[in-house]
Amino acid sequence: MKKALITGITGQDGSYLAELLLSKGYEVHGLIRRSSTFNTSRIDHLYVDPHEPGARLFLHYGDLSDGARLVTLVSSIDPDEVYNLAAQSHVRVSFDEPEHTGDTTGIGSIRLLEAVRLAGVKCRFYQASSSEMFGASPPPQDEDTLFYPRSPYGAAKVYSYWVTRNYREAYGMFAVNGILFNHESPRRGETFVTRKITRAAARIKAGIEQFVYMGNLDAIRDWGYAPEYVEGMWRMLQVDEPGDYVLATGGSFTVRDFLVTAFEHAGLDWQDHVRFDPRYLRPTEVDALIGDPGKAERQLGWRPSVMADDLARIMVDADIAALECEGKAWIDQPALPNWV
Ligand code: NDP
Ligand code: GDR
Repeated sequence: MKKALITGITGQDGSYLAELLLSKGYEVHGLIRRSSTFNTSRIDHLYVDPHEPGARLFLHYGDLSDGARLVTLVSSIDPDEVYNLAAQSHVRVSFDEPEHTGDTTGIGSIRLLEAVRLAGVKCRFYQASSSEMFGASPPPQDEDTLFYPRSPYGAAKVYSYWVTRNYREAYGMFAVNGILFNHESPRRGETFVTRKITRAAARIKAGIEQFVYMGNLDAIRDWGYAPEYVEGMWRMLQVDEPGDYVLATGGSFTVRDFLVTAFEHAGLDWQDHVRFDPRYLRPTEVDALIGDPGKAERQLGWRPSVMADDLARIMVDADIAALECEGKAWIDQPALPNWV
């Protein structure tokens, strides 16, 4: 049985990747942060009591800021594959917390690479690189496009990209960068723009809210569907030679297009409900990201099928359904798992 370690398992991508690897028969280990409240809601449905013989999902406390912990963890798990998905992943927040973002999203990656090296573990390593690294470079962007990051987050991801390549070249590690364009789902964090929009559409339709406050509606993004992208991550670790790959749909949609599609699907006119708040503008914006996934198609056989308009509708439907479950008495909720 193959063993995988996923950092960021409690996030959007980590939860889908854990599902995928469990379905492929892997034993899955996840790094989770100690929190005063439960932070495992995206993976609770995968939980099997570790005392049960069939359990294949194991969670371990740790943090990308704690290098010693990463060494002991990697050496005790001895994984075949390591997926580094953990990060302070919010671009706007990275302007508020630049040092923390650098420490987690940048230095955190070299801590994990170094942990793999020091532990002497022979594993394949996936780094969650980002289209934000392209920043101001005009679209379409592919593996050869110049990096021009426009945020502390983007700059930290460029650092992680290069240390991943450096460990591949310096130590012969099978270490790859997945350069993923925006990908979304009903599990997307509520403060990213797509989820903010679909959640607002559901709440406005239900009469709970009247307005949503937004920033720049002109930004162009290439939005895909997260479950398809984690399949691409896995494929990058199954090929013979390590390489770096763009995953994208090649489509282009503005934030305004996403608003129109989502609100229309909810039976609303977005112009009646959207207000501007400069708080959501960034000191430097990334105007247009449109990826060229040709290399991943040719070498990995990876091809996305869900485009931004379908994605908006999937997410609105999920937020409307989720709202119908909200407000149930806590006693109706499933029992909380005992992770430790
Ligand atoms: P999320 O923000 O949903 O998840 C981030 C995860 O990282 C969470 O599990 C979080 O834990 C964890 N984390 C944050 N800081 C630390 C830390 N210091 N130590 C350990 N764990 C930490 O991100 P996504 O799932 O959307 O993205 C996954 C990765 O892919 C990220 O690195 C992101 O930057 C990158 N990426 C994402 C894209 C996207 O469109 N989604 C596109 C390109 C790259 P907790 O739950 O406790 O907060
Ligand atoms: P992004 O995603 O910055 O592309 O990073 P986000 O959804 O935060 O923003 C996309 C675009 O929407 C504009 N925008 C707003 N954004 C937010 N969050 N809230 C608003 O109210 C709002 N109004 C307009 C933004 O200015 C931006 O242009 C995501 C993250 O998942 C990163 O971790 C990942 O690396 C990249 O995608 C690829």
